Amino acid sequence: MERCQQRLLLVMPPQLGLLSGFAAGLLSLANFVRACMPEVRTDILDLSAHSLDAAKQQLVRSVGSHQVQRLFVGITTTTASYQSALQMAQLVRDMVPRAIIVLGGHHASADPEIVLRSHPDIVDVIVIGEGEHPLRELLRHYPSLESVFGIAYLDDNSHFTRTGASKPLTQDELDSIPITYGDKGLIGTPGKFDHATYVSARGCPLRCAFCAVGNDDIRAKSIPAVIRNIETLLGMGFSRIAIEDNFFAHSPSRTREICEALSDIRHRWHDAFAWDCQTRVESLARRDTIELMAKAGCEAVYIGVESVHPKQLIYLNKTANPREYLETLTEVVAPALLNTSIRCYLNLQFGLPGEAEDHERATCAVLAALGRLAVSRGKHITVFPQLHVVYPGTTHFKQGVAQRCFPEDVFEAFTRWEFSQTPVLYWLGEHFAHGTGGIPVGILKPHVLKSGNFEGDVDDVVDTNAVFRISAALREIDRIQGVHTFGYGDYIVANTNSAKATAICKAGARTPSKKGAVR
Ligand code: B12
Repeated sequence: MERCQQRLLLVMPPQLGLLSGFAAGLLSLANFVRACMPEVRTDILDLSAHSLDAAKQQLVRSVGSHQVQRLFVGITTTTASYQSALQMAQLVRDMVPRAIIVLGGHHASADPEIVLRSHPDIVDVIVIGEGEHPLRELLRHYPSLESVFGIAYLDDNSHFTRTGASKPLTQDELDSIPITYGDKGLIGTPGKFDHATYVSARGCPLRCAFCAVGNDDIRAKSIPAVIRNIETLLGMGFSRIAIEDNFFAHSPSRTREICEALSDIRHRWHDAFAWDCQTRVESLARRDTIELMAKAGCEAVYIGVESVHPKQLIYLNKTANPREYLETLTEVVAPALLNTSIRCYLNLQFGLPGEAEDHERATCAVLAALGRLAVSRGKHITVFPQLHVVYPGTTHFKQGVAQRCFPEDVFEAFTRWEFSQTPVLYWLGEHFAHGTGGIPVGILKPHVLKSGNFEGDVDDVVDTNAVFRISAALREIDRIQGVHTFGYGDYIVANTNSAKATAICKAGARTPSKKGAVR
C-alpha cells in the first residue's frame, strides 16, 4: 500500500443511458491541482461507462489502494448523473467515514443548499462553478472552510453557508492547463459522436431561459494555446474535433483569428482533421463567418435554433423578435450554409409546455421549406431532437417554483424516480440525448409535478399522450424530404443488463432515424 499525506480522487460517476464522453472539467481540475500542489496525490477515476455494481467495485479498489492522512473525493455532477454521483458518495462514506466528499459540476453547483440539506451525511462541500481555484484553496485550507471562496457547506450548526465568488481563471492560467492528464491522455471516451471534445472558451453571456450556462463573461484561451492544444490532439491521432465552446463565433475578431489558426494547422498537417462546433443562428448571419469556417475545415455546425414557433422562442428567451430570427435562420441555412461543405445540424427542442399539434405543424412547415432548399442542392439537414427539460438554477426553474408548478426540491425526488426507471432513461437517451436529466415538464402529469411526488410506474408520472404526440412529430419530420432526425442510440452508454423494451419504449417507438448524419 502506498502512503501519502493528502490524496485527491476525482470521480466521474456512471453515465448509463447518457451520451458517452469523459468530463474534460476533471482533467482540468486534476492538472491544475497537480501543478500547484505536487505533494497531493491526484488521481482521476473514470466510472462513466461502468454499471453501478462495477463502478462500486472499481471505487472500492481505488479508495482502498492508498493509505492517506486525508482523502478528498471530488465527484462531478450533471443533473442526469446526480443520483449515480450520490451512490458513489455513499460508498466512499461507508468505506472511509472521514473522507471529505466534494461535489462539483452543473447540478450540485446550481442547487447547493438543497443538495447539502438533503444529503448532509454524504456531501461535505460543494464547489460552485469553475472549480480550479476553489478546489486548490480547499485542499490548502481544509478544515477552515470560511477562507475558501466559491464553495458551499453546512456549518457546525447546520446553517447553509455560501462563501463569496471565487476569482475566475486568468487567460494565462487557462492557457497553462494541459488538455491531457500525464501519460493517461484524454481518459475514456474523448467526446461525442466519435469526435474528441475541445473547449477553447468558457462562459456564455446570454440568458436563454432553459440553459444551465449563461450570464457569464466569455473567457477564451489565447490563439497560441488553442493551436498547441489542437496539435496535441492531432499528435494523439484524433482527426475529428468537436469544439464545444458554448457559443463559437461569438465575436467576429475571435472567429477570424481562430479560423485562420485552424486553417494554418490544417495546412501544416495536410488537411488531416476536420472540426465542428455549436453556435447561434445570429452569429452565422455575419458576413464572411460561414466562409471563414468552411475554409478552416469546419465539417458541421450545430445551430441552437431550439424552436421555430414564435411563442416558444419568447418563452425560451432565444429572441425578442421571432420573425426576424426565423428570417435569419432561413438566410443562414440557404443559401449560406448549404452552398458550402459545412453540414447543417439544427438543435430543436420538443415537449415544451403548452406545445400542441399546431406547434408541430409549424415546425414541419419550416423544416419542409428548408428541406426543399437542401434537396435542390443535393444535400440534407439533420435535426438533433432534444427533449425540453428544466435544469436547476435556470430562469425556467425559478419561474416554475414561483408559479408553483413544482416544489423547490423537485430534483431530489424526480432524479431519484428517473434513476429507478432504467428503461425510461434509455428511451430518453436514445431519442433525445442532449436534454435529458432535467425535469421534462412537457411530458409529465402536471399534478404529479406540482406535488413533487414521483412514485409508481411510468404511466403514473408520464403523460403518455404527450409522448405519443412527440414521437409522431419526430416520425413526421423524418418523412420530410431533405431532412433527417439524428438517432443517438449508438452513442449512449449502454447497460448490457437492462431490458430496454418496456411499455413506454414501445409507446414511443418510431422508425429508427436515418443514421450516418455525422459520418
Ligand atoms: C462538452 C460537453 C459534453 C461532453 C462532455 C461531458 C462532460 N461531462 O464534461 C459530452 C458530449 C460527453 C456531454 C454529455 C452530456 N451532457 Co454536456 N456539455 C458539454 C459542454 C458543452 C461543455 C462542458 C465542458 O467541458 N466545459 C469546460 C469544463 C472545464 O467545465 P465544466 O465541465 O463545467 O467543469 C468545471 C466546473 O463545472 C467544475 N466542476 C465540474 N465537475 C466538478 C467536480 C468537482 C469535484 C469540482 C470541485 C468541480 C467540478 O470545475 C470544472 C473546471 O472548472 C456543457 C456546456 C458547458 N458550457 O458547460 C454541456 C453540459 C454540461 N451538458 C449537459 C448535459 C445535459 C449533458 C448530458 C446529460 C446529455 C445527455 N442526455 O446525455 C450528457 C451527460 C453524459 C456525460 N458523458 O457527461 C448540460 C448539463 C446541465 C445540467 N444541469 O445537468 C450542459 C451544461 C449543457 C447545457 N447548457 O445545458 N456533454
